[in-house]
Amino acid sequence: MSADQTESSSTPPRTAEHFDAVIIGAGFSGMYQLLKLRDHLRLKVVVLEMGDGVGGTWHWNRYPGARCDSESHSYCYYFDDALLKDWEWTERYPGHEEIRRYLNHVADRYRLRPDIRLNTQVRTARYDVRDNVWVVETSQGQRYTSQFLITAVGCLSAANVPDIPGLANFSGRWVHTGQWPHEGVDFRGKRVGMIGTGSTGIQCAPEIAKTAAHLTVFQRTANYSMPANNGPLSAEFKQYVREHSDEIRQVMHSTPNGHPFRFCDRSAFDVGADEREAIYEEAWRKGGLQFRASFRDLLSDQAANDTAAEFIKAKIRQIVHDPVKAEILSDIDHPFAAKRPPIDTHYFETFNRDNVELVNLRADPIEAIVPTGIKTRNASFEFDIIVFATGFDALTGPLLRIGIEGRNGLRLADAWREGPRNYLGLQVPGFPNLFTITGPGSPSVLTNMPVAIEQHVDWITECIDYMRKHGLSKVEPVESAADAWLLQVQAAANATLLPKAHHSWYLGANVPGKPRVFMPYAGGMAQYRRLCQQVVERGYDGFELVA
Ligand code: NA7
Repeated sequence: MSADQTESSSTPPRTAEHFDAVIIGAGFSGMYQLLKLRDHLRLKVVVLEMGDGVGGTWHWNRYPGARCDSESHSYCYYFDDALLKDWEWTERYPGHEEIRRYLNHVADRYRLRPDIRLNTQVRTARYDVRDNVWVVETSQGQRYTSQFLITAVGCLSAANVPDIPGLANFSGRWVHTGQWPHEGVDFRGKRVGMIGTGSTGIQCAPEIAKTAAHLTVFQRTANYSMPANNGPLSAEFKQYVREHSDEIRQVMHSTPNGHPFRFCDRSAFDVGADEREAIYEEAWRKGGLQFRASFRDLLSDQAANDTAAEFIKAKIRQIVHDPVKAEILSDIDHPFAAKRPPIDTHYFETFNRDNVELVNLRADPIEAIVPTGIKTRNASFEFDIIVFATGFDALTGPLLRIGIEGRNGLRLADAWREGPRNYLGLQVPGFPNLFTITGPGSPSVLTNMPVAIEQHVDWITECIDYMRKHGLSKVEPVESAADAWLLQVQAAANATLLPKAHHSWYLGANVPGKPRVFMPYAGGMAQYRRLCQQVVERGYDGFELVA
């Protein structure tokens, strides 16, 4: 039946193309979901992508220094051994160009492009209860209907440009790192102000400083960071990866965060102070997120965490020559890794350059952007370019920016007024047949994303397959399951030190007015996978499936 029947009499009727499933987004998750539904279940599927290319997050994040903090051999699909064998990463941490090349390779290899519509931004998605279809409308005026609607919109894709008074009057140029111009930005000879010192600012600053006449970094919250120790991969390592993909997959599936390394099963206090220092020193030398895995209790025990925090703060003071800058950079107010820990290439060293200045916004906050630059309470700064490395309206932002409306006109924005409420991060009560890949309430950003994505896509595919084999047309979680899951998500977070970073985007604290709720599931990827599997084994416990 046509979705046109849902229109009010004042809306001119438009024909809609009908699909079994509409997928929103052509990044890692949308492309894999397309492949599974189209080639494995033989469904009629379309992917709607607002960008002019595939790649999702990596289509937009092209700022200088943009690089993934998962190691390249783990930041890829593991569903097909043939794909694993015919792609070779060049560096330990993949840069944005290489990741885009990889995702374009995947799009070509599996002939995905014919079913991806680029430059197509979903504006609204409304559930029509009578026909059991989703009615999707795009900003370009197209209309689609489908039984299933699957969001593959990413967790960090809605750029957060802070509402600082005066931005519209700035006479120079401003850019947000998450919406970087494809043609690049030429910093040569320019006076640049950069706001934000999360993973992005920490990657970006050293690169900007290399060519800019002057770079001023505005820091609101000091951050831990450790060396990435990035570099070309050796021939031996590439061969190891080729020959051990099963083993690597198995490790990624058994660890809490989906990375290809295990956490050491020792407490920070199982060893003496000297040995602990030596362990941290070695982890610092190796670089990367493995530092977190040095001891099992770094994220659960404050005293253990303090040992790592003190080590890193001492490193910052050692690296940064100017004691005033060193103090500002090492004055960190949250536990180590309670915010997503960045890894860097010469970030702290950058502050030893003559052309780099640091402003401590805790002591001297920004008051306004003026035509010539930025005015803080105590000073004025002149800039040609302002870079906003101010992050994202994470997890819920990309979903709420689409006008999603479920049964009886229930808007997702209203259902989530107090924070995201769903079951397993996969489905929301009142929104039948809507699946949210790596939605809030799932491990998502606390893990190596492709691992979380593959698990969600496989689960969704299995669920749809089950429905079709059993003549079921609708799936939706029951209210009590969503209530219980919300409590489980909060309990998992509270068992860690993560909520102690009061200003983190995990809690929505970086966006004014956003409800303060810890959003990702912190119980670990392996545990989450088990829970999802149990739900299936118990006949989709917590979901209502109807014919
Ligand atoms: P983050 O981690 O959210 O960092 C954003 C930074 O911008 C952070 O230092 C913020 O300070 C700062 N910020 C945000 N708004 C303002 C205003 N209004 N004034 C001053 N400073 C501000 O985003 P990233 O892009 O760096 O990283 C996101 C993830 O992408 C990362 O974790 C990786 O997973 C990849 P704050 O800490 O809020 O005081």
